[in-house]
Amino acid sequence: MLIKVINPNTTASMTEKIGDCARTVAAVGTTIDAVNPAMGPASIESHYDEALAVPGLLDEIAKGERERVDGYVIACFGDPGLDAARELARGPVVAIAEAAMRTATFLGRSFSVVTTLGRTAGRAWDLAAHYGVKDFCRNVRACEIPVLDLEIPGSAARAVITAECARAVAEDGCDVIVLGCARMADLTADISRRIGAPVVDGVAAATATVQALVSMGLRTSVRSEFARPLPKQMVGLLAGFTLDEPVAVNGGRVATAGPDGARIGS
Ligand code: 2AL
Repeated sequence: MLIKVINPNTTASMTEKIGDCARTVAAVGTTIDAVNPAMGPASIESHYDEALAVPGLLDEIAKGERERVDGYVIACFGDPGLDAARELARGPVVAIAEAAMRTATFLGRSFSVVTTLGRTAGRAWDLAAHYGVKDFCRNVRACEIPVLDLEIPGSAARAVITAECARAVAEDGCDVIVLGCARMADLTADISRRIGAPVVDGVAAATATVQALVSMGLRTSVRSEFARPLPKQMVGLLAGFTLDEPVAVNGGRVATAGPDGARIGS
């Protein structure tokens, strides 16, 4: 089984760490291909960053379709481009906020999210509502640490995040912690041991979920909303994203040539 884990920001060192975390839950016979797009923001911590990360992400999905990828993980806690990716991919696509929040609901009555900047908290609340788990979410707490600070060796980030998780348990009374950034994935075991509560990292949760869905032979329904987008021309900088009529292979969900013969991601 081939699972493509896409870090939608363009920071390669972060992609490497995300791949390592995904591999901790990969079964024998599962290959993890961890990638980041060639274009887009270095980190995603605003709506602007998120919007501009989506074309690069979709480009990686289209390349994955040509590489016969079985399923995808979107490894950013804003879940950018998730619905569009589901329209393009043959196999299941799971993003980390959705996976982490749903996983947390299996482990207790409530969770709090501990994330990077306060400005991303609104998005986390919106996603909790969108996924139907807002009643489980006690709080979204920010550490006011920019994403790329998590890349700095020896920074205080680890201690700040751990302290915020401890406060979440004490003050929110939550049963479970959800970490609100893909780059926090390697902190889970250590924080869990220190605070005495389960800590869910979305990269592991999403990878394990995709692996389970693929092994059950399940994929995104194409009967209505997530059917392949209607073919239409794209112009300007997005001309390479023009979709053509799908070629009917395995249910007809393939990335196809545009009118000029260009392919998304080529
Ligand atoms: C993230 C994340 O997971 N990756 C990224 O670039 N930004 N999330 C966040 N809350 O800042």
